[in-house]
Amino acid sequence: MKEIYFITHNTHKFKEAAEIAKGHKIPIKWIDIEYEEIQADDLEDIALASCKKLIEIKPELKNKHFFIEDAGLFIESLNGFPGPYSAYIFQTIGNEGILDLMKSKENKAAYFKSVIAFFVNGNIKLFVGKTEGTIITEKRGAKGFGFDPIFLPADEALTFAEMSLTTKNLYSHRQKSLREMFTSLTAFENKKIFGE
Ligand code: ITT
Repeated sequence: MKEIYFITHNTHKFKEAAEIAKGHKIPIKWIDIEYEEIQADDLEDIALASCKKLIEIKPELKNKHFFIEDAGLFIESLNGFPGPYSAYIFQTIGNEGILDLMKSKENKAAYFKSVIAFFVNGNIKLFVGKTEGTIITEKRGAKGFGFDPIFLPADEALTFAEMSLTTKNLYSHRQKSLREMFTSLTAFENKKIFGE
């Protein structure tokens, strides 16, 4: 039986994904590799390029089923910033920097987007998930990671950072792309992949 691996350097992302995977009865394994991403305007191009690059630098991955996931926060009044630059912006100006930029903005709308590139049977398939919400004016909550304390999903009372992992997994962009990926593994594909 072939395993499915999630390649990420981010523990939080792996934990969120592992819980979703368990719910779909398709356990996943973690490969912790820190890889450099290309700079591009959309997450789809970045995820695809990262997946190809990983196969190039680690040819043994060709014999595995694995996926990577690229995510970002897109703020409407900042023309989609930080978007594909989310990791760099989080490391540099962080949540406080985003809150500062948002002070003068009336429109607080934003969304998180997640793109999975899944390498399976020699092909790369993309899965996308998006969650709409707003950027609040002060950080709230200490759970989760990254921009979770400043993001309030639409129609919800709690920020992602105030939610347990299980609750975030009901609303997040990541659970949407993951569920699409897992449900796309139909009974037939499952048979083919797992050789059952
Ligand atoms: P990889 O090793 O999987 O690339 P990463 O932490 O670099 O892990 P991404 O490039 O997908 O992850 O995400 C870029 C940044 O966007 C990430 O560092 C966070 O600051 C932010 N981010 C992504 N998903 C998030 C989420 O669910 N909640 C809060 N912030 C998130």
